Amino acid sequence: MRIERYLRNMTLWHMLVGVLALATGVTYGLFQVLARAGIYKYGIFTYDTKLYYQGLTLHGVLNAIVFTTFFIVGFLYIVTEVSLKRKLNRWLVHLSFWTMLLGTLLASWAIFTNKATVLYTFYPPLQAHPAFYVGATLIIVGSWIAVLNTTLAFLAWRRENPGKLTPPPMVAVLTTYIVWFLATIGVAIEVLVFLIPWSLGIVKVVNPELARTLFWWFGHPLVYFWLLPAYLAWYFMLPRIAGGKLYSEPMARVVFIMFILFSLPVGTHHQFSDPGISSTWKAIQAFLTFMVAVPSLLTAFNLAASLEYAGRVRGGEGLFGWIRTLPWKDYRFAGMVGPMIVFIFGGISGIVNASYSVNQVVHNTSWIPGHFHMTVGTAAAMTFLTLSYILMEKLFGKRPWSKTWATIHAYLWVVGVLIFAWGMMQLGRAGIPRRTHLGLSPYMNLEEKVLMGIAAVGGTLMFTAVLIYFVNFLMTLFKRPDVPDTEEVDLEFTEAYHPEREDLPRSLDNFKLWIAVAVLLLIITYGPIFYDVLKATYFVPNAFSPFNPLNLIK
Ligand code: HAS
Repeated sequence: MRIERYLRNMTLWHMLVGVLALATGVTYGLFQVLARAGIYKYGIFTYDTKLYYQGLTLHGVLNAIVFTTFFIVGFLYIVTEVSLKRKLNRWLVHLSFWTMLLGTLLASWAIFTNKATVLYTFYPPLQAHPAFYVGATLIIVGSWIAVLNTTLAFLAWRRENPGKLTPPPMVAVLTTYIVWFLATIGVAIEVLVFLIPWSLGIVKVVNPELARTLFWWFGHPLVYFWLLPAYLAWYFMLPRIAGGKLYSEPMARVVFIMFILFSLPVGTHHQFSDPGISSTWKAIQAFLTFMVAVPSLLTAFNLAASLEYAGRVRGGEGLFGWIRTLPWKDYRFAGMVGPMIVFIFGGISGIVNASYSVNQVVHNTSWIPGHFHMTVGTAAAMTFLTLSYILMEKLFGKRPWSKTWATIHAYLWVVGVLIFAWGMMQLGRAGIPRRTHLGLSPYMNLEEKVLMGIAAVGGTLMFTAVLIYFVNFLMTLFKRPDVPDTEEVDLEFTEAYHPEREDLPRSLDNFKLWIAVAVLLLIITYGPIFYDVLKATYFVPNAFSPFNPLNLIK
């Protein structure tokens, strides 16, 4: 497919903004983990409590929101054009990018000037400068423009190809955006109706519990907005890189549709300890959380079978001999299978979190950062970094400056994150809280200090790995192309061992149907929860901004 130069450049700009955000975010990540281990004085520079929370806000917002959103939007543009063989609207691409960039600059300004030290969850009554909320809104509005652009291209393709099944990678794109759009409605209501007027002083009161509930309506499906583009790569690119085929294409489609249904009505599993929501509805959402693990379990089987097929094609024999023959030295393989292996542990820890009563043990402890660095921090983020190398090659003909360092980066990150997560999760089991400057705390015993040291070693390895990535990516960016610029882009999507057949039930290609069911599920599960919350909780006049003198933030 011929991808115009403007879209290739715009995709690069999306990646560059994402990588810059990541570079800033991970630097603060290193400070966090060292500070918690008691290393927070560097000559005259002290990473004190104020910086800790400001840095944690930067870490969360820049890594989890800005890097991911920019990268995902840019990547999905290319997948859309390649799989539909249709052009996106050029002006909407620009409008979306500049809106998101303006939002990022506003929110970053507020955080860097310490006017929005509210962490990435911005729970009231912590209050940020209005610029932070407006910035967050613009990031979301910009991403909605990308959703609109993709939807228009898809609908035009549908009209031109009546009766044709949606290409499987496009199913992944649509699923990602459907989940994102339905999820962001929650946070849009929170920010537009409550937080912006409150931060501007137009409204004097806020209901923290209502705001939290709206946030988590968005906050959990958000994690699948991060995960699904990684799944797109694992399903439709990795099997071919491994030298084989995707085991079952229809199963892949079923998995993506299950995410539309089950990723939305589960946000309350972040609020098991919150007052105001009945335990019946918490239990129902706990059950639905187990349902949302099912598509990932199906994915594990489908992808393991695909890798086994590849290993056997490459000559692997016996029960496990096929694992040895897989291309472990290929940076693209290492950079996707590494995250998959880590995701096994990330997924298991998620199921622990979801188990209603066990959640009481791990909630708000260091266990949780252990969980999410293995999921968003590795399964999603590391796959995106691998994809950035692949996109540089496909869009600009530039292979990685060093394939060896790209492979080393992947394995070093895997080792680092496993050590980090192990340390954090052991601490969590001992009840050590998250989001706390433990280096300054008087109550850590020796065993806990050792575990914090282990987490710091893991965190330092992760930082080193990502530093290798930055150098390699920048060197790749500035080198001469390895192959002449033909403008033809082939993402080399994989073939399937069991492909989709034309007799596939048409309901599996009917996105309107699944959106309608998802909305219905949202209404059924969230209706009573909002009723509970509005009945049992209050609007309060408090507004805190802990590190600003006299709490005057404007
Ligand atoms: Fe989670 C908290 C439950 C998945 C991210 N999660 C978080 C937070 C984040 C996050 C950021 O129920 C913290 C939010 C905050 O700041 O407070 N999570 C789950 C469950 C899943 C899950 C059940 N989470 C994710 C993903 C994330 C993510 C994905 C990001 C991308 N999570 C929770 C809960 C909480 C939570 C509670 C709240 C905790 C609290 O109390 O605060 C499931 O979706 C996981 C299913 C996954 C699997 C693994 C499948 C494995 C695969 C790999 C196969 C590998 C192969 C390789 C084949 C079942 C697909 C083989 C290799 C060869 C060589 C053969």
